Amino acid sequence: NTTDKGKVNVVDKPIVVDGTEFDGKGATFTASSKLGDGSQGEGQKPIFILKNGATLKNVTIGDNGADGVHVYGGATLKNVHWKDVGEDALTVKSPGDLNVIGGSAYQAADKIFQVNANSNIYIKDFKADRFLTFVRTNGGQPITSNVTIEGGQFSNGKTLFRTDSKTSEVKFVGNMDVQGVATKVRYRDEKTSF
Ligand code: DGU
Ligand code: CA
Ligand code: CA
Ligand code: CA
Ligand code: CA
Repeated sequence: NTTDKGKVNVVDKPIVVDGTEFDGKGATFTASSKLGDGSQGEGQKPIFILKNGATLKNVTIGDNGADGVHVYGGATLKNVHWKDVGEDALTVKSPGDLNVIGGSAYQAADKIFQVNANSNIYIKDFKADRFLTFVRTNGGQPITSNVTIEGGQFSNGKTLFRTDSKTSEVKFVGNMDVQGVATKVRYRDEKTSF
């Protein structure tokens, strides 16, 4: 039996994956109220903490998303889905490379990917629906992040990439399917709309 689809795990302490691989086999992981309520309140805890190149795959984050996934020292996500993003979906907490292959995120009242540290970020074939900002470097901070977004489907959002930093940028590669998204990039002094 290689699938745990339909299984729901209620998480009341962040699951730490340090340098290894965690395969959820399609199971859902949802935050208990001990981690937060999935609102826009800051200071909620994550469901997963990924460290030092860890891999997270075949996981659905359930409808209390709390503070989602925190990444320290880089990580790879494959086929990770957020049913209802909480405060945000994933935060880069310390420098490293982040690769996100496939997966999806729905219902982000604010941001999906929150970038709080220098990083190279590659997001391929991701689907996002109902969000304000798909990728955002931390407000007002001089973060150096190089973001590549390849392919994917983006709908009913406000902005794909936003930074206040002079040393962060995004590249779009391949064919993206974009519907109902107002702004492609918003840099400090320039805004490019669709
Ligand atoms: O500005 O640092 O939104 O990681 C205030 C905070 C804010 C962060 C960020 C996050 O930028 O909390 O969720
Ligand atoms: Ca927020
Ligand atoms: Ca926040
Ligand atoms: Ca939400
Ligand atoms: Ca957050």
